Amino acid sequence: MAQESPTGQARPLGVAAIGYAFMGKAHSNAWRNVASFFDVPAFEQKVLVGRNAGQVTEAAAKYGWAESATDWRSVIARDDIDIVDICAPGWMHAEIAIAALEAGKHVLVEKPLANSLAEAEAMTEAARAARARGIQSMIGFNYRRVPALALAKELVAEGRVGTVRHVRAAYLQDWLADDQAPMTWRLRKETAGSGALGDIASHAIDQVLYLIGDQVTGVTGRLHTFVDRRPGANGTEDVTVDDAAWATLSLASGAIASVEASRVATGRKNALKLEIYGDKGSILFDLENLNELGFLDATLPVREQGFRRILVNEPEHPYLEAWWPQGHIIGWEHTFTHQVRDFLLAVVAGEAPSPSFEEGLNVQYILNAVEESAAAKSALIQLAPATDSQGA
Ligand code: SOE
Repeated sequence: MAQESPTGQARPLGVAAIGYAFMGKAHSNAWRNVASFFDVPAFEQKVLVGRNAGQVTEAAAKYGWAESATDWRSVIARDDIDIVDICAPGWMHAEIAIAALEAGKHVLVEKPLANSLAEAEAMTEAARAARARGIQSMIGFNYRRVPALALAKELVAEGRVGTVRHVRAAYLQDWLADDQAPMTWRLRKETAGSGALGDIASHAIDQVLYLIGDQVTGVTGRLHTFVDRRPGANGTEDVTVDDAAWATLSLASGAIASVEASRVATGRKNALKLEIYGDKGSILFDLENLNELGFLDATLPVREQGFRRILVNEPEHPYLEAWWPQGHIIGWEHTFTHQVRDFLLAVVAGEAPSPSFEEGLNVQYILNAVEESAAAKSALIQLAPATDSQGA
């Protein structure tokens, strides 16, 4: 479907992406291939924005963007840009998203919504005001678009696990297990906001809320930095964010979720593990095997029970009709394609896409509560070290 241009002529939606590093590459790949697989409104990959002119020019050519630019402000002022996809680090989200929404552009922004609660609240306010003018916004919790997790949500909503009692959510990586791994913007509070907490626990928390459709009513948290100094460009630098985070979440339904996130879990590369336990069944998922879902139906006779492995790769599974024949599995990058597809469809339908900035803000409140609880150490009962059996 084409967009009315300012001159009244129907034209494809103009898209700009800001950021060309890891997330910029993942989103660009999605913009590049979405129309080859899904029926989406006509759009054009107009411009890729980044600070380094040479690198962004090269990236734009490689990733299928018509042009590159170094000044995001001049890009959001353009009449031929309708959608702004923000893939820049968290410290830039609020300023760009608010300016783009105010300029009348639909906005897709990477997670977490922002680095602070105040910024996330301001972004949500801007999104509400823009929505009233028909301008849409969405946060990129891309794992909602893993077909197996979309199926898990359907099963929970259909009552196949019954009343959910507890959920275990763990997001484990090991790229900081080596204590000589260098400093990056992700390890400084002023640029990243927090560490494993905002970067990956945010995904785990969003999944808990998405899968069981519940509200968090209480939070306990703990944060820890195992390696607090790392080599930087000008010598050793302080790491000012957490390497790992733990939380328990009380949910309005009475369920309890445990959340764990680590960047020092040696051997775990990108393991988002989710387990849902209800009174009629259970669900298991691991991102390192993202085409599979484990499901146990506890309504079957006990002698027939056991986790079955569902290969979530049939045309009747969410998103999969558009891809390959059964058994021709998909990967991590497809989640971004599904995200762009859903975003585009919502934009042309004039409907608010999900997850909204409100949903991103909700996660942000929980992240903030984890930090507060961790700082207060309120749930930490200190025990004196035990003496050993020799009485030493
Ligand atoms: C880095 O830890 C990271 O790329 C996150 O920022 C992403 O959101 C996650 O999908 C994979 O890990």
